[in-house]
Amino acid sequence: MKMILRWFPNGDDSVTLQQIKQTPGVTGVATCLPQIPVGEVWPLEVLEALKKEINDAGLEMEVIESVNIHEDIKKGLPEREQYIQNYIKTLENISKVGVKCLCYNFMPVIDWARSDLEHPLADGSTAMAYRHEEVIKMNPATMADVMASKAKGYSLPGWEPERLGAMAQDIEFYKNMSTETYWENMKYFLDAVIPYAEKYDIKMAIHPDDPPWPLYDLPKVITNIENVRKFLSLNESVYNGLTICSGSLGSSLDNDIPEIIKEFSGQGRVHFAHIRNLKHLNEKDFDECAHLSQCGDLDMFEIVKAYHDTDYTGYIRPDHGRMLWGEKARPGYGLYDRALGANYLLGLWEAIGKMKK
Ligand code: DNO
Repeated sequence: MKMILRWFPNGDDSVTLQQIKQTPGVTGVATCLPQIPVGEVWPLEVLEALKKEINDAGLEMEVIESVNIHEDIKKGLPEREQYIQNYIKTLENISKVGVKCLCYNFMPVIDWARSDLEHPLADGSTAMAYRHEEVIKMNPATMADVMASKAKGYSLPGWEPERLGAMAQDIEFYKNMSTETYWENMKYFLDAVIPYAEKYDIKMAIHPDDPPWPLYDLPKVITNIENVRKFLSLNESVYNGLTICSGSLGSSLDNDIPEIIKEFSGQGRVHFAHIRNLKHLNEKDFDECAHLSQCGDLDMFEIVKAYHDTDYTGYIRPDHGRMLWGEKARPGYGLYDRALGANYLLGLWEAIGKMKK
């Protein structure tokens, strides 16, 4: 297992590589190039410069999160052929700079959704929160405005400006598409790309839908254990794998996260773990919270143990943290709470390992 932290380049992060390097046990970063428009090839020279910057700080760049998938691939339009070729070229380029794992998602139109990015918690810290009725009442464009206004000037992953322009039309488009067709478009993408992931030795790790239930009549696919089984069966290669995000899947109280980890990590199909906790107010409303088990609904000991018991050798990163100690950072991606999370998870990992001896 390798513990990493997410980091955004080009001055688009309040957290420095040096701070990440000083976080005990963290050996690398998951990073991205948000300035490259979705669908375009990631240039090798830009990747080489990024790798040098990260390696010079004493950290590894083995994980990319994310190379986003152009909407025309998800829609199954003829233009997908060119975008798939570009994706494959990007795979080749990221392999040349030593990337081993690629996190991506196949969510239509919007990546993740929250009603508030600065929800005050009882201890005076703030966290991201989701209130289902509020999200349903907002249209996605309003949600984008609300999110942008609270992003403190940082880009929000998955809410890239070029996506926002076409949002309303895209939502209309999907109203006429069955979920089965959406699955077929996903299989088409996987069958085209996975042979190259094998060739370039890059483990593809799909991120679950967040939240894992339908919004604005959009198809949702990576939502529960049955659908994850279906996804993995679309293409049986071990390179067609998962990012298990405890918070995204854990937003649904029906999902048993340790069981999900045991099944798929046991099959060697999990390549990346996003670990965070959340506290439900009811079935579909929740606040994000500190990683510690006692702060939320998820049992972090059982989650880490499920990875340990299945001899997990992939990457782990603490996911969204709260904003605390006066920090000003991209919502979910400050330093303090994620550093606490990383060391809590590393502590569990060490204890579970030693108890087995
Ligand atoms: C949000 C993240 C997502 C994630 C993508 C992966 O904070 O968890 O934006 O990176 O869904 O493609």
